[in-house]
Amino acid sequence: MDRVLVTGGAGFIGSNFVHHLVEHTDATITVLDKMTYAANAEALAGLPADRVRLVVGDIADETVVEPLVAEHDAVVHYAAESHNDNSLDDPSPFIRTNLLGTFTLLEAVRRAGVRFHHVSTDEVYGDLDLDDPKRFTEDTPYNPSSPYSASKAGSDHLVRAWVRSFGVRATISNCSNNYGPWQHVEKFIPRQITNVADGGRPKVYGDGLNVRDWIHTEDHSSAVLAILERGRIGETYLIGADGERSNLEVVRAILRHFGRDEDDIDFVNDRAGHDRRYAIESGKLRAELGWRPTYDDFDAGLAATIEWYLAHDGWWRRAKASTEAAYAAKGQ
Ligand code: NAD
Ligand code: TDX
Repeated sequence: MDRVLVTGGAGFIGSNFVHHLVEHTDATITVLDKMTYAANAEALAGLPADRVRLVVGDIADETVVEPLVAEHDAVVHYAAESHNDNSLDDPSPFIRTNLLGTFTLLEAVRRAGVRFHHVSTDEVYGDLDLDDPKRFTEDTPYNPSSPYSASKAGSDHLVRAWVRSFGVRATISNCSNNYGPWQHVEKFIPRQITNVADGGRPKVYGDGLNVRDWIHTEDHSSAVLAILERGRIGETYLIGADGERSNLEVVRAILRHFGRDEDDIDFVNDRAGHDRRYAIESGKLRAELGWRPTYDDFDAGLAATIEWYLAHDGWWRRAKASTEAAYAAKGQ
C-alpha cells in the first residue's frame, strides 16, 4: 500500500493516523477533507511535503472522489460529522456526509478496485446498563440511539453490503471514545479541561453516571494500521483499551489535576436519548492481529492530555467562546 487516501485526515483522529502512517510506513498520503469547523490544518503542520498532501473537498462529491480514489492503493475513511449533540440540533449534515459520503466512496473503490477501511464507532450497538456484565463484541446486534449513531450504523451496513454484493475489499473497525491532542472543545474531555483551565466548572449532563470506554487516539491509530495491513477482508474488528470510567470519575480526575475541589461541578440539562454505557471487548483484534494499547493507564494519558491543552491554548481558544455560547443556549 504505497499510496493511501485518508478521508477526514485533518480531524482529531484522522490527523493522528496521518502522523502514524508517516512514522510507521513508507506510504505517501493524500488527505481528503472538507475542512469543516472540526478540521485543524495545524494538526498536519510539519509533515514532510513529499509524502503528505491535502486536497480540500467533499466525500459526497463524486467529481472529486472518483478520480482521487483511482490514484490510490487504499482508502482509510475517517471523514464524518462526529458530534452527537450537533446531530440532535440538525441531523441533515450527518445524513449527507456519513451516509451519502460513504456511499460515494464505496462506489469509487468498487469501480477502481481499491482496498477500503471504514472507521466507525461502538455507538452503533446502542448502550448497556451500568450493571450489565456483558460488553460489546463483533456479534452484538445494531441498535443506534442518536441521528449520529444511526448514520454511522447505516454507513457500516453500506460497507458490508458492498463487500458481499460487489466483492469490495473492505474492513470495518468500531472504536470506543477517543481522547488526546487536537480534539475539538465541543467534546466532553476537552470541554471540561478548558473550562477548569479558565477557572470555571465542569458541565456534566444528567447524573454524571454515564460510562464511556476511553482509548487514547494513538492506540486507535495503531489498531487501524494493523487492520489495514493484516485484517481479514470483510471482517469487523472492535477497538478498545479497557478504559471504562463514569463521566463523574473523569471530571473529578481533571479537577484533582488542577488542585480544585472534586465537587466543584455544574450538573446541566441531560442529552436527549443519552446512552448510558459503552464497553468494548477487543479480544478478536488482540488475538488475531496481536494488537495491544500502549496507553494502558488512563489517568496518565489524561494528565498528558491536560498538559497538551494547557500548552495549546492559542488553538482551542478560537472555538471556545462560540462553543460555550451554543451550549449555554441549551442549558448545557
Ligand atoms: P472530527 O469531527 O474531529 O473530524 C472529522 C473530519 O472530517 C474533519 O476534519 C472534517 O472537516 C472532515 N469532514 C466532515 N465532513 C466531511 C465531508 N463531507 N467531506 C470531507 N471531509 C469531511 O471527528 P473525529 O472525532 O476525528 O472522528 C473521526 C472518525 O472516527 C469518524 O468517522 C467518527 O465516527 C469515528 N470515531 C470517533 C470516535 C471519537 O471518540 N471521536 C470514536 C470512534 C469512532
Ligand atoms: O459537556 C458535556 N458534558 C457531558 O456530561 C459533554 C460535551 C458531554 N457529556 C457527556 C455525554 C457522554 O456521556 O460525556 C460523555 C461523552 O460525550 P461526547 O464527548 O460528546 O462523546 P460521545 O457522545 O460518547 O461520542 C464520542 O464517542 C463515540 C464521539 O463524539 C463520537 O464521535 C464517537 O463515535
